[in-house]
Amino acid sequence: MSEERAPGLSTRAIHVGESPDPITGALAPDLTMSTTYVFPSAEEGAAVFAGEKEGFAYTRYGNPTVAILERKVADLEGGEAGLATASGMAAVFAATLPFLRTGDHVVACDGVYSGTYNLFSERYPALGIETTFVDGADSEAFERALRPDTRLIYLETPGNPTLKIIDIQAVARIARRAGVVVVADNTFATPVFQRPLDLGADVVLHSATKYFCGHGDAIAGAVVGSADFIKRANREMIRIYGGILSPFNAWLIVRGIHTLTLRVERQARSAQMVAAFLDNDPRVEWVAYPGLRSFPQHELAKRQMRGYGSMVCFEVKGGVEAGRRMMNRVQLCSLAVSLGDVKSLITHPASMTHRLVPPEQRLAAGITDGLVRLSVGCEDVEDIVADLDQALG
Ligand code: LCS
Repeated sequence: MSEERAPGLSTRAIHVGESPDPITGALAPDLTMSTTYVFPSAEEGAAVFAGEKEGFAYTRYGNPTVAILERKVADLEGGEAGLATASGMAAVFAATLPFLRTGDHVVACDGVYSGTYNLFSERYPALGIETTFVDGADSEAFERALRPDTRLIYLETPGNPTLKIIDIQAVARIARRAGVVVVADNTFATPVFQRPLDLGADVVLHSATKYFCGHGDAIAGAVVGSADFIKRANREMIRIYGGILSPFNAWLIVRGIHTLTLRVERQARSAQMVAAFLDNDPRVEWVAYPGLRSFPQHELAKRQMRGYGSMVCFEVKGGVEAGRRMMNRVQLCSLAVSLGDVKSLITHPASMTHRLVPPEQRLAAGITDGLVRLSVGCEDVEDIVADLDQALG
């Protein structure tokens, strides 16, 4: 045998957490829908409850199919343990609330997903937790916003929808000096292109609804961090608040992850071509894609990421109205929110996903009213480009 060599990411995405069923030999993971589990004896039941013995007791506490997903995502992100949640928003909540108490302060980047913005700007203040939003492109802005009561720095990079890139290493250094934890939403990049824990983040989270699922048929979330943190988050956020992932959705996400690298690499290659097409088209005012040399943070993206992802933002000449006309004319692309699907999805953040972010906050974060967001799918890239070309009129 050759020297021990760590298997690559595609191999791990397919195999980690799985093994053939010891009784039937079934190769595909089992879907266990059972809510409860029979103990061989009262003593063993007590030992499982006391945490002295590995085992399942009740699906809100843990489930074999959900556990496959948790092990897989933890491995892909390079963390000790993973936690599956009912949605990406439940993951944002589960990754942050265990660190926070009334009177605490958070520093978050601007230009985050609107649900996340609403959690930090509305719900947490109602619990006495205050958040300062800073320009994520300026690492030192995080340091300037720190206060003695700051407990957590929250990052989303690339950001939704502006694709703003945050220098995770630089921010993690600032956080470490101040004794503050860093939580990063890695939904847009996926672990194929970026691993925040390797760059110094403490906890990473996902809307698994997006690239992990890949097929637009399951809402889910995932959190990865140290074994201690995940144990605590499981106890507080899952056992007590109850936001568990259905085993069926976990099974769908596991199936999606098997083809994660294939899909995202193809999507990123296509996105680079779509971005180049839009960039050279006189009907387009501007294009933002981290893989374009004209992208303001292209060099940082190149250093921090192994690929630039498949989200492209642009504005059609003629502003909001021209953008609307274009979105109404697409035929192959679907006019729909969400992202990371095998199908190309086009959307208008200012009136759809980010409608509830106040207009002045939207503009400050770079979400202009004319911004069109495209999630490049797995179709033949020539067909995606031809559709955009006809839709531009
Ligand atoms: N984090 C990011 C970066 C997201 O884009 C989303 C959803 C979430 C968290 C929340 O995940 P969910 O609960 O939906 O699984 N983003 C959406 C979007 O841009 N359009 O529709 C949903």
